[in-house]
Amino acid sequence: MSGRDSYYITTPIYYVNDKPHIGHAYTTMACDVLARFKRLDGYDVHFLTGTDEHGQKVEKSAEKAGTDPQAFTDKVSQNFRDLANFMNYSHDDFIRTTEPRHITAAQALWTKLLESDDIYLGSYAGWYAVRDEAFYTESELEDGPDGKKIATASGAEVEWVEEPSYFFRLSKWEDKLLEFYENNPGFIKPASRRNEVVSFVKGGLKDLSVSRTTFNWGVPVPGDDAHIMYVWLDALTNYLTAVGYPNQDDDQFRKFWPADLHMVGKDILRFHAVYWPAFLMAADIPLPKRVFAHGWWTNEGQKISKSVGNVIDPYDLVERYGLDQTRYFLMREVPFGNDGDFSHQAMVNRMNSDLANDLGNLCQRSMSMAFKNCNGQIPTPATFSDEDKAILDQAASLLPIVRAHLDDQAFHKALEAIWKVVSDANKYFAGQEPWALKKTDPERMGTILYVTAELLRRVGILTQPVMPASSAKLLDLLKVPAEDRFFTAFDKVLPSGSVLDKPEGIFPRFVEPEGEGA
Ligand code: ME8
Repeated sequence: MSGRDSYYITTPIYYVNDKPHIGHAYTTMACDVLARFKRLDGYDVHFLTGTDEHGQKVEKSAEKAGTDPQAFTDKVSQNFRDLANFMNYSHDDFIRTTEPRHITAAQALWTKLLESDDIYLGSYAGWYAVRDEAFYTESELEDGPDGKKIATASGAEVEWVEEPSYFFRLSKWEDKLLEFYENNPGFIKPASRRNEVVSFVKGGLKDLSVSRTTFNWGVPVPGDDAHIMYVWLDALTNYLTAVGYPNQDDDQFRKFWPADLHMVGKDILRFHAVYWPAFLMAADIPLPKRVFAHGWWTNEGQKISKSVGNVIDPYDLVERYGLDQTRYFLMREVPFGNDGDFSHQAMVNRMNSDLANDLGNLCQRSMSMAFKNCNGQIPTPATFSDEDKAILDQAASLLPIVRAHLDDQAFHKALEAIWKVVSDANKYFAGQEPWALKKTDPERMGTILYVTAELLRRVGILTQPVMPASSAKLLDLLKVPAEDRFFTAFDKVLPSGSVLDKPEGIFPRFVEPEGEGA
């Protein structure tokens, strides 16, 4: 085992009832950016994603597809794995809840909860929404458009369920949860979501039904074959499975548990911030350090839904705009935590303005000038002027700023800070007019081009987590060796004299195809 600090980050495990869409891509992307950042910052990272394969919703989807659930989940889970590779995610593990390692872990957690008297047998009579795989009380429902009852929060249709069921003594953990939130203000982020959770818990917690008997697609309850585990108890356990649970002496467990961050969408915060910590407390397992609930994407102002036919396919986005452009847009456009609207125009603006113009042009102009006028090498600087020093210092101060923003999951602020330097670097470059010095003062021209290249080096190092391939091209252009792309090398300066290749554009402009309006 290495002595490096560890960082364990997880995505939700996605239901295999459907094709992956932009929302799934978004959550995993945010985790990928953090995982990459932490690796560059010297951490030993464990980045987990995967698929949630049990439950009534998946069983029904398999039925609809005319396949047995296992064959169905094998196929759909593979779609999520393919997407993760296509999006260049750097996950260390992809977990499936149908794997034997997970079934062992889920049953071990169950047994532990039974032994601690946190689970008892009773019977459930109440409302259930298959789409949310969630139980609802009467007060959480309203009448839907066709007279059927729906859950107010999600709009999912509910059905009346009456069956024998095991219960988890959630009510017992109410005070302990409130005390935990109080003592750990950073546990639920953003703060507005934390307040929602605290008021929900203060409103009183009922014991939670944690087993079902009316269908079979799930983890069998140990010692009682008539029951299968409630899919959320099964699913949440994946975060433990992946680090070796039930073996708490496992190296992975000791190194990575408790998780640093469970990233989730706001729809599933209650499961992660109320049920999950209660299960863990009951099982005497340390609690994760943070649950971050991000916002919801809409498409050109409309809720994304299959029935409306406006589901955004991540493959289409990447094909149209490019992978790193899509990654940049999604991380930059919307304050992380808020809801966001996807629009073609907003995407094109970011792509052309921030990437092609601000960063791309600066890079292309300055490096072409160095290639042509400085013997095809990174120039050797003479004495730095005050302007040179000011902009160099500004770029040098970026790392702790970006680190602090990312530790708050404020991706947009981290990118804003980097682009402030890009924008000031453009002003510097335009103000210094190196092109006018070619004949009159080539030494000064070389210094300006060197300073610009050094600014680009800092920017390129910091954009790696968001735009891995484009940043690699940028750093290749500057001849920064692979080992100097980690943050430990952030304060090394760019060596002069490296022989340059003819610069190729890194960030293409989006041009509207003929006949298509913006
Ligand atoms: O809830 N905007 O799985 P799921 C942003 N299996 N994010 C979105 C989104 C949108 N429009 N739509 C989906 C489950 N997401 C459970 C999780 S974890 C132990 C079990 C993202 O397939 C967002 O992260 O319904 C949301 O929380 C998740 O997909 C729900 O995925």
